[in-house]
Amino acid sequence: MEPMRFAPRLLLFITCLAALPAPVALAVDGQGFELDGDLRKTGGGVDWADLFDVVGSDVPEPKASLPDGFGTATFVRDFKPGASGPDGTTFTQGSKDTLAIGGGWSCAKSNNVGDKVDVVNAYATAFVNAAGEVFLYFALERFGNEGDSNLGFWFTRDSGVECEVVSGSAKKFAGDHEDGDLLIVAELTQGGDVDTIRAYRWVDNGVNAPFLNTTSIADGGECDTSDADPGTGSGLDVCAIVNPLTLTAYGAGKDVPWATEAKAGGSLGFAQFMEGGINLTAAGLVGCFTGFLADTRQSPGPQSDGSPLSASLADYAFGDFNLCGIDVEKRCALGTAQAPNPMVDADGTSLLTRFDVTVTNTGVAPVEDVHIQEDASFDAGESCAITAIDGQAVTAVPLAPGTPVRVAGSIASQQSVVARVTCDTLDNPFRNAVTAYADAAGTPLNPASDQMEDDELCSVTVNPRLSVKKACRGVRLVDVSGVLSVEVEVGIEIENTGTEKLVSVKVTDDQVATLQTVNANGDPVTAFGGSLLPGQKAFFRGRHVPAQADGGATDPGAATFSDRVEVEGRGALSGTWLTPEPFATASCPLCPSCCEE
Ligand SMILES: [Ca+2]
Ligand SMILES: [Ca+2]
Ligand SMILES: [Ca+2]
Ligand SMILES: [Ca+2]
Repeated sequence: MEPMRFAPRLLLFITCLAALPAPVALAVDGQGFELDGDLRKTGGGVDWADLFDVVGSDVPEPKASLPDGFGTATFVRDFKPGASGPDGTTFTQGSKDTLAIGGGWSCAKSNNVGDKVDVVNAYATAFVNAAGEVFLYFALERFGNEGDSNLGFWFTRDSGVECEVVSGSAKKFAGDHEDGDLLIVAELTQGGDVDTIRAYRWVDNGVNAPFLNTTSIADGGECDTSDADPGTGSGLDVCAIVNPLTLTAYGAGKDVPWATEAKAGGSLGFAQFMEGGINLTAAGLVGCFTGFLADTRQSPGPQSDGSPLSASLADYAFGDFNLCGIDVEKRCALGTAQAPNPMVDADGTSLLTRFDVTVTNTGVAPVEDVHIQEDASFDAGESCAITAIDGQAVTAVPLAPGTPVRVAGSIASQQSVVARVTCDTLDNPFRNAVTAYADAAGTPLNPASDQMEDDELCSVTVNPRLSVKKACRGVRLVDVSGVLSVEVEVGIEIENTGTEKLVSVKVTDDQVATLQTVNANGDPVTAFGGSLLPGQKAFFRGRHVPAQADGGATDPGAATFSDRVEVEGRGALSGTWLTPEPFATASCPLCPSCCEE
């Protein structure tokens, strides 16, 4: 390492240390990913073996949970285990990096790919550091290591890129380059060292015919092998390194964790493995790649500087590589602070259900302009609204079905935004769905949707409740058609003691034909409409002229007159009838005070 080169930066670092808490930008090989010429963790960082699950000789799968900061990983196998061929993903002559994919690239099946250009496995991952810089790491294994070589890595944006020939003749690639596609080409010397590594940008500016800008956007060389120390790097924004020693293959305890193939007895000899990285942020190219293609060249190109850009391409391995993405999850809000959820609305006829909608940036690039859309279809009177963002209450923002509403300006890699959505609906439980939208690098991402599962729903048990009281209001003598008779007056009070509105409420008295609706003071009011909100009361008065006293009693001191009131009604929310029907009986003595001694 050249000490003078770092002196100004070190000085600046020391000068600004107190004022600059943010991490200082480091080289691509100073990030803690081990660009050290092997596959396993051998220092303090993360290496390829930490990113993939390996089961027997299956193609390795990215781990469900990648190490901190790693947003995506892809592994492409480009050989048939135990067979010498064929390879259905090789370029046919004439395919070049400088040509458009559509119309310029074609693929064919090859039974005999040349050893040094035969890609065996290729893999890539993406990482974002604490300062938000995005890095791509890439690697390939090849069958042989003879002579000088050029190894290339395309990161493409068009999700439609593909080509494979299972049988028959060559065919054209589907898909094409988009502006900002990235090509990294490493030139290895005959001795296997990384001579140069350069990154190039595909340009589609809408003015010129799309082209590969052959002026590189980043230049580098060999990575610093002391990379296990996350603070040490070569200072390069793009670098690569080959394996200096034979990597034994394959399986647990071997240098190569997964199935590989190599000329030298199944182990990867010197320079049959190469790994590299690029600081995408420094290159100004953070965007939403969807594909990763590792390729090889038959010979360096004819350009005087030895640039391999016009060389014919040989073998390739292509896989999905989604640098940007979002996920969305909707479920009932949990926790005792939310209990009960749902709760019955004050109107007693609908439920307020609180949901948490979590939008997560699953990629490594920031996502922007994040919206969520309510996918339920509402009945009249039903609605949902955003009532809080990340736990902070907000003025309710209505969520009209099918209309995206913004919930965040941006979400950093691997971070989430939680929107609290409160819905006022008639359903118990209310099951609905959500779709989330976001942009990355100015381009819309594929939306993410979530339909609620059974265990993400919440419901509440609602039963109608009503209390009824009845009291004697008096007994008096009246003239009924010239006959002296006893008239009994009773008062009735009913109260909705449940949490839901009661409808179809009907009060009947077995002695009183028509009950008079009154207020709490006993003054007549408009006739009862048959419904009661939670906590609401209704009062009635009624008079009747009994034909005889209870039990046919004739002693005035013992004579009482009873009547019974019954109430029927139904819960507006539950639809359940009051059962058994609440009732009360009043027993009015003929002379309540006459007989007290
Ligand atoms: Ca490594
Ligand atoms: Ca290592
Ligand atoms: Ca291939
Ligand atoms: Ca191959």
